[in-house]
Amino acid sequence: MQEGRFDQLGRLEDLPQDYRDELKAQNLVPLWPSLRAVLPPDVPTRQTRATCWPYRSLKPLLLKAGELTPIEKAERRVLVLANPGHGLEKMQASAAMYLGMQLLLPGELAPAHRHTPNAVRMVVEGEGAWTLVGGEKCPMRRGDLILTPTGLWHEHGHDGDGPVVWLDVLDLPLVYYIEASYHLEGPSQAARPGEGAKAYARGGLRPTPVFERSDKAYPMLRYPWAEARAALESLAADQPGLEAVQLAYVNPETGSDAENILGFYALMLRPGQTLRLPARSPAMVFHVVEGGADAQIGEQRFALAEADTCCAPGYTAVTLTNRRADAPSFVFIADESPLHRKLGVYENRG
Ligand code: GTQ
Repeated sequence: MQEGRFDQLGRLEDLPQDYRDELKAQNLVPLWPSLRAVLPPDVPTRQTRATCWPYRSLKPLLLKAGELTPIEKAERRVLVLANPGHGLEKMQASAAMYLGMQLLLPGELAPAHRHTPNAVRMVVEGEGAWTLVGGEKCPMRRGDLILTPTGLWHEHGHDGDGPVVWLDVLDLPLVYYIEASYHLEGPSQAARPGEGAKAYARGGLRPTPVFERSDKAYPMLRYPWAEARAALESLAADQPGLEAVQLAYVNPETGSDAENILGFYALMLRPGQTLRLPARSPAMVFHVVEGGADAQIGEQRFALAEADTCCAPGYTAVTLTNRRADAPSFVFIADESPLHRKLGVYENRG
């Protein structure tokens, strides 16, 4: 008998002006005019728009930045892949993800700092650069994933002789939103011996030190592409019926996500394969490491070439199709699922 009574909530304009003025003077706001906006029916309002950043058109602008802005004037020479749905000035790809294409030229050094947001780098092209993270010197080769978890000192250098470009993925928008984003500058670090990629060289085998245990929260910082690619090929061969040939980048000591807030994955699309990913609550980012893929994201369709990057809002099914009929294609994926799971808001709607 009460059905329909709550269909039409009162508007702000329905309230007398003097009452509204009094509320305002006391920093008070009536909920009912805004209730449906903050708690929309069934599906959240998302500012994140399906957006594609083709590498071919972005690269000349990044190289131009190399001419226009010396590293001393940039500290980090980055073009941010900003989602127009959020407003470009917000510099976010989704609610929790920031994406940037960073350029380092031969001989340049991006000085040491550390910050609260977590970062990863996915190397796009070039040879000879390295990043020094928490004392581990990580060579940067195409397709390598390198972690820069919260609080670890990091600096980037380049001993090679051509431009090096990588994709930065940070949880900066989230950390900034919770008013916890800041950085510290520091002196250049000394490189210590030891490489996580060597200590954890094979899946299922981890070091068991007899005398001292590693106290590192992040024991593996560099995930070489050669290893990820070989693991995907071997998974695909072992399980010919497996639809999603996908691996998660994990902390090899705990088996959990490599970082706390964002999740990172390597996906292999078999020759000619079409893969439908279910509509899940977290937003996603796709970056083509090798080959090409068509990405259908809601109503939008992008033809992704090698090194292209796109993002998809949450609660949206995504269909990926390998553009190659005769060879696999490889896609790096970042998403917000560790965050959603920890917050208890993760959903898979199929
Ligand atoms: O390389 O440390 O794209 O601090 C944004 C902030 C890269 C970095 C970014 C950063 C870095």
